[in-house]
Amino acid sequence: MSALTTPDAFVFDAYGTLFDVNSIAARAEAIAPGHGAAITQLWRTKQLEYTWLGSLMERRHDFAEVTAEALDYAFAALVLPLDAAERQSLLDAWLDLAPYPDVPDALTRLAPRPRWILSNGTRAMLEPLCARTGLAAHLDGILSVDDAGVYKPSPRVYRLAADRLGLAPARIGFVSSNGWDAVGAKAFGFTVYWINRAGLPIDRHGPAPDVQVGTLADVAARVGA
Ligand code: LAC
Repeated sequence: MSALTTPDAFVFDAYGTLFDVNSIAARAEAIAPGHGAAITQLWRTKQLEYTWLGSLMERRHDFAEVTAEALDYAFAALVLPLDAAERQSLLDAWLDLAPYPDVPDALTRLAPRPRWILSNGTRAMLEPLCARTGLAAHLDGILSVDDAGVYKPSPRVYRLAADRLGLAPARIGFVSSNGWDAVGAKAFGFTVYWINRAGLPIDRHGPAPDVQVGTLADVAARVGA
C-alpha cells in the first residue's frame, strides 16, 4: 500500500460504527419470537434505501421518520402484527444503544486530534445518545446530515465535516463500518478506515477505502495512538 496520510482529525459514522445496533434485534425478537433477525435486517435495509430514495426524490424525511417508515414496511412485509406500544419500544431502541466496548478507550487514544460524529441521525437522536452513554466526553462535536438536507453518501454531507474542521478532505480520517459509506467517503476524498465488523466484501460502486480494520481500537493503533 502507498504511504497513508496520517489524519489531523477523525470523523465517525454513528450507527454500527460507534454504537452497537445488535440490541435492536433482541428487542425485536422479544416482540416477535423467531423473527428478530429477519425484522432487523429488513428494517435496516429499508431504512437505508429510504434515505437514498428520499434524497433522489428530493422529498426528504428526517432519520427518525425514515426509521419509523422502514419499521412499518418490515412488519408489513413479514406479515407480523405490531401494536402501538411495541412500535414505540422498537423506535426507542435507537435512543438506547450502547457503544462497542473498545470505543471510549479508542476515542481517548485518538485525542487530541478533533473527533466528530457525522451521521444520518438527527441531532435529537444523536445528542441524548452521546450524553447518556458518556461518549460526548470523548467527542468534540456532532454533525447531522440535517444540516446538508440530503443523506450520505452525498458529497454535500461529507463536505459538512471538511468545512467545519477547516481541513482538506485527505487530512480527515473518516471511520465507518458501513461499506457503502466508506466508499462514498473515499469518493469525496477523505482518508477512509472501514471497520469491517461483518467480514463483508467491499462495495464496488466507487473507490475502495484506504484501510480495512476490525475494530476502532485498530484505527487508533494504525495511527500510533
Ligand atoms: C449513520 C448510519 C449510516 O450513522 O450508520 O450515519
